[in-house]
Amino acid sequence: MTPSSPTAQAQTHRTLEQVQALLQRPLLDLVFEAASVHRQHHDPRKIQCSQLLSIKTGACPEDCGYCSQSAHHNTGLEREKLLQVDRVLEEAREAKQGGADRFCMGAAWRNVRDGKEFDAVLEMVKGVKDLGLEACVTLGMLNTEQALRLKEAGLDYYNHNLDTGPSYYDQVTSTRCYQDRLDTLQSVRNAGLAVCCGGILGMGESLQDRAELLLELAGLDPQPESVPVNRLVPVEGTPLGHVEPIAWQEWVAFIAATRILIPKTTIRLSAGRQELPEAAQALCFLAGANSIFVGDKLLTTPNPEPGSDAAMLRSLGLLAVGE
Ligand code: SAM
Ligand code: DTB
Ligand code: SF4
Repeated sequence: MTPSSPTAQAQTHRTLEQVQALLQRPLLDLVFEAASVHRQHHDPRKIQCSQLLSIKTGACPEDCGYCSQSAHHNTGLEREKLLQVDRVLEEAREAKQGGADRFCMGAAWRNVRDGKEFDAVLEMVKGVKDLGLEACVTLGMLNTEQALRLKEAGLDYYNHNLDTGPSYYDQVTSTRCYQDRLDTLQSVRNAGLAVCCGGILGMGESLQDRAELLLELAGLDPQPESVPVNRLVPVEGTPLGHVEPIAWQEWVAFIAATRILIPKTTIRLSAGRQELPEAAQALCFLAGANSIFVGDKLLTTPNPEPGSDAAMLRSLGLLAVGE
C-alpha cells in the first residue's frame, strides 16, 4: 500500500507533497486554520479524558523499537500476567472518580487468542461499561470474530496505531508489516467498533514519513473517530532510548495538520505530555487537540500528576467531558 493510493487521495484530496507543505507552513498560520476547522466541528472548551491501565505487562514477542514491553529489549521492566478482573474494575472505579470518562486497557500481546484470557478481557469490558465509562482496549492484532465479541461485550473503541508512515515502518518494527495493521483496523471496522488509530512522532522519521502517516490516517474510510498523537517517550534499553526529542513546534504542527485533514475526529495529546511545557500544550488545544490521558501513569511510563492537569485545564478555561 503506497501512501498516495487512490483511496487516500479521494478521501483527503491531498497529495503527499501537499501534506508535506501543510506541515511546513508558518506555524501560527497553520494553527489559525486548524483552530477554525476545530471550531466548526467541536466545542473548543471540551476535553475528553481517557485513563490507561496496562492489564498485561511486558514479555511481548513483537520488537517495536520504541516499546518498553518488547521481549527483544532489556528495559528492566517487570513482567506481569493478565490482571484479575476485580483489580481492573477497582482501577476503573478510581479513574472515574478522578474525572476520566473513558477507560483504556492495554495488553502487551502480539495478537488476541481465544481462550480464558480473552474471556477475562470481555468481562473487564462489561464491568467498565457497567460503571458508566466508555471502554477502549488495545490488544494487538485480531480478527473480525474477536472484534465482534468485544463489540457484544459493550466495547466502544479499539486502539491500534499505524505508528508511522509505510516507508519508515520497517525501521521501527520488523515482526509485522503495515498491512497487518491495516487488516486489524478493517476487522475492527467490520465489527462496528469505533477506531482509535494514531502514531508516534520523534522516532527519527522524516517530514515525508509524517506526511505519509497523515495521509494513511486521513485515507481510512471512514476516518478514525479518535487519533492519539504520541511523542516518543525514550525508554532506556530500547533501540530508540537515546533519540533526541522533537521540538514542541513539530508536535503542534502535526496536530494542526491532523485537525485540518480529519476534521471530525477526537485528537489526543497522548504519550509525551510530561515533557511538554503547558504553554505548548495550550497551543495544541488551540490547534485542535481535544483529548488527553489523565492519571499519573500511561502504560509503563509516567504522565503528569492529576492535580497539575486539572489546574492546567482550569487555567485555560477548558472542561473535562466528565465534569
Ligand atoms: N500491543 C498492542 C499494540 O502494539 O497495538 C497494544 C499496546 S502498545 C504499547 C500501544 C501503542 O502505544 C503503540 O502502538 C505506540 O503507538 C504507543 N507507544 C508504546 N510505547 C511508546 C513510547 N515509548 N512512546 C510513545 N508511544 C508509545
Ligand atoms: C496510544 O496511542 N498511546 C497509549 C495508548 N495508545 C495505548 C500508550 C502510550 C504508551 C507510552 C509508553 C508506556 O507508558 O509504556
Ligand atoms: Fe508489543 Fe505493542 Fe509494545 Fe509492540 S507496542 S512491543 S506490540 S506491546
